[in-house]
Amino acid sequence: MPELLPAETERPEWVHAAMRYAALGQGKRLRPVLTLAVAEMFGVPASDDVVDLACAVELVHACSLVLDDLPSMDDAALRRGRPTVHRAFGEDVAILAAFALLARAYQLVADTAQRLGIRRYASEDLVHHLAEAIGTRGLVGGQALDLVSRPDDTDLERLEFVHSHKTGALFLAAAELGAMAADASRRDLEAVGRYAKNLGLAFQIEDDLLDALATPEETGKDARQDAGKTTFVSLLGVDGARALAAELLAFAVDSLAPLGRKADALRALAEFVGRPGASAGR
Ligand code: GRG
Repeated sequence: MPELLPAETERPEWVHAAMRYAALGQGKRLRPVLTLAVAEMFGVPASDDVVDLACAVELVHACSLVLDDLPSMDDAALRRGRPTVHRAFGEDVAILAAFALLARAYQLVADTAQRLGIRRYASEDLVHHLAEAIGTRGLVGGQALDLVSRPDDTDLERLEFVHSHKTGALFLAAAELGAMAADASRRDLEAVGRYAKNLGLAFQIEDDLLDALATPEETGKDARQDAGKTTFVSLLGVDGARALAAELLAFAVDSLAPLGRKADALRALAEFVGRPGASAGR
């Protein structure tokens, strides 16, 4: 991924430095792994083009973390074990870097989709699916509702809406892009989509559990960032949240039944997400 971003020596050096800081820090890279695993499952190994597509998904994720951490949002000090982008570079630069990461992601998807020579889907389809995941029917929508959530909200359906958009939508796009890159059938695209949505929501619940139970040394980010918000842990308790995550992971794995043994890597990924503390592994 380093070579996909402008060099820190190119003008505006400080924005490029912030983009690289945001995107190249320690992270689990779960979303691009999902893109690569899905493409491989449908017979397309990790060529440079597929890796570029997976990196585009990671750039969107990095952008979302920069924005999420801003003082007007979560006002976070620590991310991936070091100061957040606005703490390190200033808020103005953080916002510009976030937009530039997003623009680079779209550019990579458009360029890659052209080169992959996909038959069933047009390049615009890939760009469209990514945009759907980012806008008000995806990350932006989930974030908007999350920002106005109050600690006394007790509506589980609303909480699921928030997180299936804020977190699940990018997991969905990651899987869809991998499937489209490999020319998967519409039926297979839907099957991996169902898997990815459930995996994403389960991952978010694990993230809530970590926020409540783990230390900044373990997670690399501020602890109790969700205090004052409704979370799966505040609504269901630790055991209830764990049970719901396990149920969602079982749904995710069930969705893979039509794909048989070739989906074993995705089953292993679901098992990884369900391991206590796995979402802390940086
Ligand atoms: C325009 C892209 C865009 C977003 C605007 C700010 C926003 C709307 C959405 C925030 C989405 C967000 C940050 C959701 C949290 C998801 C989550 C569980 C993040 C932690 O992911 P990990 O654990 O992080 O995979 P690492 O650091 O390992 O990559």
